[in-house]
Amino acid sequence: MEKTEHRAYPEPTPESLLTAYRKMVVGRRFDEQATALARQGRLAVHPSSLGQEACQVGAALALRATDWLFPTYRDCVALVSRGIDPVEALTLLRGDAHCGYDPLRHRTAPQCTPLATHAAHATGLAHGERLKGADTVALALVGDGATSEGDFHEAVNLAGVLKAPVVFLVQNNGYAISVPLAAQCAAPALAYKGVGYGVRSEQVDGNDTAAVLAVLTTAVEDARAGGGPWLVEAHTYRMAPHTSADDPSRYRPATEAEHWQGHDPIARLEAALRERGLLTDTDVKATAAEAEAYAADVRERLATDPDLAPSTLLDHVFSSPTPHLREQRAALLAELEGR
Ligand SMILES: Cc1ncc(C[n+]2csc(CCOP(=O)(O)OP(=O)(O)O)c2C)c(N)n1
Ligand SMILES: [Mg+2]
Repeated sequence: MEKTEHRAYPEPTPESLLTAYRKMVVGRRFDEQATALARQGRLAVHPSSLGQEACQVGAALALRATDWLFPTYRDCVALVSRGIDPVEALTLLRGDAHCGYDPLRHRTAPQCTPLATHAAHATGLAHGERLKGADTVALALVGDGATSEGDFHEAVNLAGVLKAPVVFLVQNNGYAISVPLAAQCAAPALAYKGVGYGVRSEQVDGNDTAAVLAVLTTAVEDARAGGGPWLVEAHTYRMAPHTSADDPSRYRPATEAEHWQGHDPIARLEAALRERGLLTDTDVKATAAEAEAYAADVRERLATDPDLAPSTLLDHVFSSPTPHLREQRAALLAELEGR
């Protein structure tokens, strides 16, 4: 067996930790606002990122603007941290379009709801970009439950074979809806799934922002330099319900969430920054005010319904519509005319 290589991960700079702090505070406030909008019926549903901000902001910050992010429904905070307009990020949940932002402009795939299907897309894109001579890296966000899907295994296996520049960030938040990790996987750690496919694998405390940034930055830059794919398992916790339509008190004890409150990634980062003299009360207040203004803008812009043309329903499914889609579109237009 090859000897395990011990890497020294670079300590993130004070500037990158402060940027992460600001994005995490703004991201959490945005996420809370989205949950409130779901309760008010302005969004159909909201799968909250609460408690997973270190992973989501870490993923966004580890990537260059030219890299690609492959998010799931859980990852709104990663989207806004990457600079996507928050209203565009919520368009899917509003039921207005499958994807409210321009994936090509933001180098961010549409949020994926079928578990792990996007992992294969990330491997394919990463490999394709390398064939074209680009130094692009793809990062796929995957849930713990999604690592039991066949698509996940095919994506990681192929990435290993092709040495594709792709990073799989498994946000192990302990649950797949109501199913705890122990009830769906017997592996000692999800990172072993990468080891089995010859993919460099690592585990990290997903609520420790500095650790997440250090590991993800190393993984992304190593993949870019030709080191092959990485699988990073981040141990975190879904502090909120699965979605705004779920009641977690039916399947997990309140004491568990209370325990994780003590490991809140934002509180931990704030305490560490204060201890190092990098953050003052004034900075904390200013960041909170920035987050409030951000949420107020989202609220205001989501208060009215856009005037949507139903005829656009089938746009952007394929770059050139298939004959079947053209037929469906014609039938839809005929029906709309007959109204
Ligand atoms: C292929 C597929 N099977 C089932 C579902 C239904 N489903 C939606 S979310 C979910 C749980 C996913 O858990 P996990 O991967 O841990 O992600 P998390 O929601 O915790 O972020 C399931 C089973 C789905 N979306 N896609
Ligand atoms: Mg999960």
